[in-house]
Amino acid sequence: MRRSNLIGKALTISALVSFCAGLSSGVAAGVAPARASGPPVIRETPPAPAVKDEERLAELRARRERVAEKIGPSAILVMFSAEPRVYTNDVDYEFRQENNLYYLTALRQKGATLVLMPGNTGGLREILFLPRRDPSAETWTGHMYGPEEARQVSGVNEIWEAREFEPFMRAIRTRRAYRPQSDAVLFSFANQTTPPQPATSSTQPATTPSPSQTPTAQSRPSPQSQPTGSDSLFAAMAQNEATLYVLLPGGDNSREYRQEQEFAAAWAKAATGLNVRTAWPIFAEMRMRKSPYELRMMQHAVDISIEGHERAWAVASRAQWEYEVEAEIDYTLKRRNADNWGYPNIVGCGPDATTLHYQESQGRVRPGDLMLIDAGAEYEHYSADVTRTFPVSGKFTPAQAEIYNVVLAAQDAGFRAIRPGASLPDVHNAALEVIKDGLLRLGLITDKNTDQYKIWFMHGTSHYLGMNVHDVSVRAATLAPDVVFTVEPGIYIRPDALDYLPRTPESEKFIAAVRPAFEKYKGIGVRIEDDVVVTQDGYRNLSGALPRTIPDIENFITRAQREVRADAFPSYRGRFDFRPFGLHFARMSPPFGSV
Ligand SMILES: [Mn+2]
Repeated sequence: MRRSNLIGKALTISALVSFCAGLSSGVAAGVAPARASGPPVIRETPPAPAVKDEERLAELRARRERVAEKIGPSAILVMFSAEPRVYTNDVDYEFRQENNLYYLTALRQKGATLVLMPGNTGGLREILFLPRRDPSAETWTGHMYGPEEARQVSGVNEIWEAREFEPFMRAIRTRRAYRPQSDAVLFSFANQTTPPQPATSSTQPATTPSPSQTPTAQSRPSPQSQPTGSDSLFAAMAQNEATLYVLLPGGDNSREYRQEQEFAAAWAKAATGLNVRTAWPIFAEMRMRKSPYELRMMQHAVDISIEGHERAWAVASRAQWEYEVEAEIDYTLKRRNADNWGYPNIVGCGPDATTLHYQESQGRVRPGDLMLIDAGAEYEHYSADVTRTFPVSGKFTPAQAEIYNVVLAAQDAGFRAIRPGASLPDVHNAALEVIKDGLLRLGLITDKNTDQYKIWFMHGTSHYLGMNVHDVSVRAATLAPDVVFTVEPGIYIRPDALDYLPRTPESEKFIAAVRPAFEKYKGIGVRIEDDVVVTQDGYRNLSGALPRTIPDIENFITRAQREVRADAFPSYRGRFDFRPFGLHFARMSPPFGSV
């Protein structure tokens, strides 16, 4: 006690000293106070969006109602939680909920299953199957939702114990109304019309392991009196016109949706009158258009990412190794309470920047090189996806600037193509025209009307963005207000690019023609990526606060380097850098697709 008091006092004093010295509380220990000349250079993440519970629940309810409307009264939708994934032996990866279940419930726990039956009368239109709390398990792996808590998080008012799911589905199969064991009904909509029950501390972990003491069944009327109301579903089944919706993303072998595929396959074997269909397109269409609520979450994910990028730029000139720079991203994401990254950070210096998904961060940071950082925070299941390329020293060389400005102009052209009714191919083609013009002008291609450009620009310009970094979409979608996507052209002068061309007379001629330019730009990789939302008459750039033009980047780095205290990033001369087998995978050819 005494000791902690002392520590407390010491902390208070040091906090006071820090305050007197003018240290901003929101700025990391490594970053010096703002100079008298102006506000801090590195942009602090604004506070997380404050959302009222009613607003959040209304959003979830509206989503569930929309899904219910789309599947109709003669259908049932079954959605499973993500399965835990093994990291190694008895250790799992951090749990991440299945996106669509999260989209409808905001529940972050394994083992929960949601069933929607829009045709049901009597209130059983939504049932959440939830594992019963297990104090001995909670001792090891943490808190499990109690029913009241799950109701407060999700807004679903009918919660049955998870083990009821199988018998429930068996009853549906034979068109029988299912009545769960009364102690398996953890919470019921029927409670809403009864006076509040005495609190059973369902949001606190139980302190006693006795099963009878665990917070479980809220009292409710006898289940026998509960109407099941499935008549319209059963009638449709009798006509072979009912539908069982399951999330099946397409293809037979999804690693992520294995349990859905197995469930659907097992169900499809029997003639039940309930025909299996995929719910995927319903969610894809809904998730493409972001609500104001979702846009606030996405903006926050982008804001955290911007701070991470800016901190990385500020320290890059002091780093010797890429991982030191990457650490600034990870630090910022943790510090701003991001869920995680939306995808592994890409931090590549010099030639490493020409590998699209370079993830090793084991390379040297050289003062004369460009560094490419593609990093996005995930917040409330929404991912940002932001890329910038900047000079480690703070100053672009003329050759670096020439490549950079082609990519920048291509991105601007992509931006100008954004409007409702346009498509992602329109955005890509607008950017591509500028890339091709630039490559021709710089001597890196000899003919605009061929695929030569693909040697230097081998990916698409855009992908949708949301709960997946490469978000769901419907086929041949056109842009509409509230659709969010990336604009990310790039040019990558891979040092070995010409070695892999087929040895035909034509390509020998091409190689000879572009060789001088290739030697000049070799090892330069540039990508610029912003996240935009379509508006009524164009777009809004969610990541526009992060410097993007050469003057803005150079100016920012000069000022941000001064803002970082000299002792904040002591250089380390040890040999943690020695990774004999770690550096070679990045040399493989990049995949063709989205970045
Ligand atoms: Mn991207």
